[in-house]
Amino acid sequence: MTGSSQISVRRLTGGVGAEITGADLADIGDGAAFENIHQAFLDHGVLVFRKQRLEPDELVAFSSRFGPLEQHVLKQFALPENPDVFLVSNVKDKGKAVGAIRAGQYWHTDCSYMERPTMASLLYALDVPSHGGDTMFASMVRAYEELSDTMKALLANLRAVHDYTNAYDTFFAKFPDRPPLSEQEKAKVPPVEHPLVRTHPETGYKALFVNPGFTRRIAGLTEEESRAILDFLFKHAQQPHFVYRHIWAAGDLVMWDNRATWHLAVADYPMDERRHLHRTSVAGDKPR
Ligand SMILES: O=C(O)CCC(=O)C(=O)O
Ligand SMILES: [Fe+2]
Repeated sequence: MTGSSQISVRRLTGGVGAEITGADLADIGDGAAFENIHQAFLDHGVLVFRKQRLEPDELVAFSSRFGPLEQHVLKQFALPENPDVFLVSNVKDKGKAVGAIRAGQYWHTDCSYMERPTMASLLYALDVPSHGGDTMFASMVRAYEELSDTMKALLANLRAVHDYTNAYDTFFAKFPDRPPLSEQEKAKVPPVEHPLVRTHPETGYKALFVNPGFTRRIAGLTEEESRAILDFLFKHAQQPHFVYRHIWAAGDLVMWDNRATWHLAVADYPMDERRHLHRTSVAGDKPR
């Protein structure tokens, strides 16, 4: 099949996400299919494609249609033969984890701790456990929309500090199996400030841009003020009507727009079963 443009788009929830059918991502071609997928990505924030067969270079080729790819700071978890592909995996080789374990088991947007956070992330499932290990997504556009005008005005001029080590100090601290960041890795990810509300450069929608994983504090407020507002926003933003929960099957490719969504990996699956996914990241711009 060469690049059929006959894709269909079906919304998955009222909050976020759509399923695309009729697309073979290994051979998307030069026709209208890619443009239709790109539009659906902007419209729905999360896209689900099922029954795909993607070699690493095919995953990279499809991902690159959205823009230049970037590599994660944890270089040891890249595929040796294809460093644009990162392993999200609980598989061990000679007792050593082959991929980032416990990756994303807290609500976050990818690499919000970078000056230019990841624009899009693509995750392709090779092995999935017999049950559990779902990934949840939440719309930060809808979460923002449902705030009062007074709260929106309060947030409009605020900036927040994002820091990768926040996830290590809070979430990973409970799990000694996740190796700490080396000094070298830490030096590559100093804290950064971003607007608390960002305007999507392609859709023009505003979205909340703070997350429990990487947002350390709101700049210019006391620790207590910052904590109270962040805790409110974090609770507000994870309401079920903003959320889609993806139950994985091998062959699924799910991609999401980090400018408009949060996600979380649910850690409820048997750890003696393989959960092994390939992952690419499309570079983003400076949030405004
Ligand atoms: O394992 C997952 O479901 C998601 C992990 C994650 O946060 C990511 O790949 O960005
Ligand atoms: Fe993530």
